[in-house]
Amino acid sequence: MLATEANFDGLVGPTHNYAGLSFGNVASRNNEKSVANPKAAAKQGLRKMKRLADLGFRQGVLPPLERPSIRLLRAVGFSGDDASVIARAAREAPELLAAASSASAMWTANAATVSPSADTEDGRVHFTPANLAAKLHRAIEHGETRRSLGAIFADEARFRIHHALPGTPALGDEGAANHTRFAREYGEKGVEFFVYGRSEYGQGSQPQRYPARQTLEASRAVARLHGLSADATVFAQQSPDVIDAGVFHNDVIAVGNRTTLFCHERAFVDQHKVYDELREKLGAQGTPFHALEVPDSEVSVEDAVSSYLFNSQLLSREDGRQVLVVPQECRENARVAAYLDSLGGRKTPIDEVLVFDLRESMKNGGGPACLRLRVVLNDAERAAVNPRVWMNDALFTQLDAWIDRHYRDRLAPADLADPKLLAESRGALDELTTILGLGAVYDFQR
Ligand code: SUG
Repeated sequence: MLATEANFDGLVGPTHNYAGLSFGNVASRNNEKSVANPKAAAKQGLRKMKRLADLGFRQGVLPPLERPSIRLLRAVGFSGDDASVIARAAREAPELLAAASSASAMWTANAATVSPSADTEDGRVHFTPANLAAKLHRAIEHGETRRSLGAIFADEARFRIHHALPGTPALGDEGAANHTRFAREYGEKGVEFFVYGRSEYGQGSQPQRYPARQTLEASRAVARLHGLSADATVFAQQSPDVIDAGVFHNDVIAVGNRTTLFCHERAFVDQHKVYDELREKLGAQGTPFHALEVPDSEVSVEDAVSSYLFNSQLLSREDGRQVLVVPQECRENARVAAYLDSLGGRKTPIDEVLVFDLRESMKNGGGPACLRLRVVLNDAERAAVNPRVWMNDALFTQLDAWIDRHYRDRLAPADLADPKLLAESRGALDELTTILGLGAVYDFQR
């Protein structure tokens, strides 16, 4: 059956702000306390979705979560009516209010790990929402994420949505940001590539400066839940040095699509062994494998982290040509721009480069690839997806006007104390559930 890859981008929520919540994510820390523009952020993301849909790529939308999370604030002891909960949190624990207010669900590469039906034992598409246990503001996402996924991939005969792994350091899971799938054609069985930062129980090196968010144990657990076979999975450790240089997810240093892995030469421990294992397992399926490796001498890890060259989307057009979707920061870094310009003259699997302004998300460490969750779907599965979430002219126009109606163009850290923000955000999300046909997915609607 014909299958294609769909990209589901997270719609940026109305509380998008810069709170410096992610130690180890250089951009998040560098922009702490600067003033955000939620309206611009949402529009930048929406324009990416629209342009990719216009180019013929399958593009879906995932909704934001309810923020601020009154549920979190009550769980940590703030009580009274919602306005009092926010006022007390703002006074006594502004860091908890910031965690409760983050729009971090926009980075849907961290929403879940997804395995296509061609790879799984029971022939269903499997989703495991990521527990995101490494950061409080993200660890509160998975329950709500699971509900949104359930409203979009509702057909249980075709889609299996697991619960997140237990949220504890030994099983830290960051979802698809540390997962790539290779296959000749999307609909054929492929090899799933899991990248972890450390092992809880095994040997091996660890970063010294910044946390490794993903464990080998979590990656293996997800592969087991999804019913993936050993001959079709590869587990690789991310180089601890690059985590210490700010590569907090593998998708900051590598991206894969079909038979291509595009990565930096310092991405993995024992990098050539990793290529060999991928080549061997794909070879057994009759699938070629091509690693396009960028040397340090051309683009340093620091350049990769500041430009997000590898946080690109590598997409196949219908004719098989591959497009690399990069943020405009790649054009502003002279070495990265020179590398991209040189692609035309070399024989590489990248045929075209598309540049996007995603400045608002980038300032929190979220590039094009962070904003999307890939879901490979065959015709029947695609037909079973909630049809209202597919990007097209009508949905673009509706969402663009919806953003204009509900979003602020300025949000400073102090504004998180404003009780009106909760009402505004709920009003926006309430309307969104109608636009996207999601039903009552939010706590405040139940
Ligand atoms: O988890 N930033 C996110 C960025 C996630 C990027 N995702 C991928 N690489 N796939 C994170 O660090 C910053 C929020 C703040 O500081 O306000 C934040 O959560």
